[in-house]
Amino acid sequence: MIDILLTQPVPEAIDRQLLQLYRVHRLHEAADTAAFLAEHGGAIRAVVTGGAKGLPNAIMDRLPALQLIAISGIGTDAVDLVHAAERGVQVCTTPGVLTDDVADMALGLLIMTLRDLGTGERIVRAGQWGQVNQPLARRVSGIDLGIIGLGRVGHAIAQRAKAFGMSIHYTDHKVQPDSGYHYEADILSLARRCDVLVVAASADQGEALITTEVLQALGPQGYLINVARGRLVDEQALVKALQERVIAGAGLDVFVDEPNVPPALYDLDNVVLQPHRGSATAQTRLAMGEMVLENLKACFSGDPVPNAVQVRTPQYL
Ligand code: 8YV
Repeated sequence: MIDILLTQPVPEAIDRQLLQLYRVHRLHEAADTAAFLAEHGGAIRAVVTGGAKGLPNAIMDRLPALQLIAISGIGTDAVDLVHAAERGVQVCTTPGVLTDDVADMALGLLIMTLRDLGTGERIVRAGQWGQVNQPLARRVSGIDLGIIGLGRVGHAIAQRAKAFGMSIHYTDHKVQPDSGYHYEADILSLARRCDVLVVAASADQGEALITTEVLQALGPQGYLINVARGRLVDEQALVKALQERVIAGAGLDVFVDEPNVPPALYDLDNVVLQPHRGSATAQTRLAMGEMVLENLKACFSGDPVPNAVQVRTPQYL
């Protein structure tokens, strides 16, 4: 049997299939990572991991027989693709199946943030309806929406936004004239022009796109939504901008150092926080798991891995 390593749990139905086909090792259950890798590392031929979790080089280097890193997710930013390629290790993802869920999360966060649904819910639960004066919210329909990264997720967000009568603007590494959406060459001009910025870009380049300057350009009536990666935002600058009302609010599904969230955010009522749940539906996680199974099967049958990623290909979500 081929040995594989899981770095996090997978849906039960996928787990069952993995157990039938492979000898499964679970890094996330190991009390002592170093001892675990010393014992099993030599046999591991594939790693199944998440987009956010990836695989640090320090662990990759303890797996001499590794052939495949199967990401159950779309982000490749937590895997050193060059290092993997140099080692002859293939990397694959699960494109397409999580697009709708992540776009749904973006719209959910957008509506929750602008309409201040969290505050309303807290007031009702606390039995304070009629006693506390909740300020009027921001209208959602008809806003100017700025999408950063018009990839699969960006397009799915735009499609939903159209149903809300929003005007859609975007920036991307390439102009997409066929989209019919309004292109801005840079994030700063997008921020100046839009009511809401949604971050839907990949984080492969690593640098923060949302800086103090961008937040200032978004302005006191503007909102930020992030469903991509925490590190695409200068998190400290964002905390300050929310505290000082440089922007009106933010809806965040992702953070720089998950699961750690800057504690200052807990006290702010102009931010909605989610624990990286963009693709976390039973249906989608199952579909992602099935793609992982297909990728593993191809790899160990000597067939081309269907969702292998290429090194240094700029990708948007
Ligand atoms: C998941 C993600 O949270 O696709 C990604 O890159 O970050 C998310 O969909 C993650 O991959 C779950 O394993």
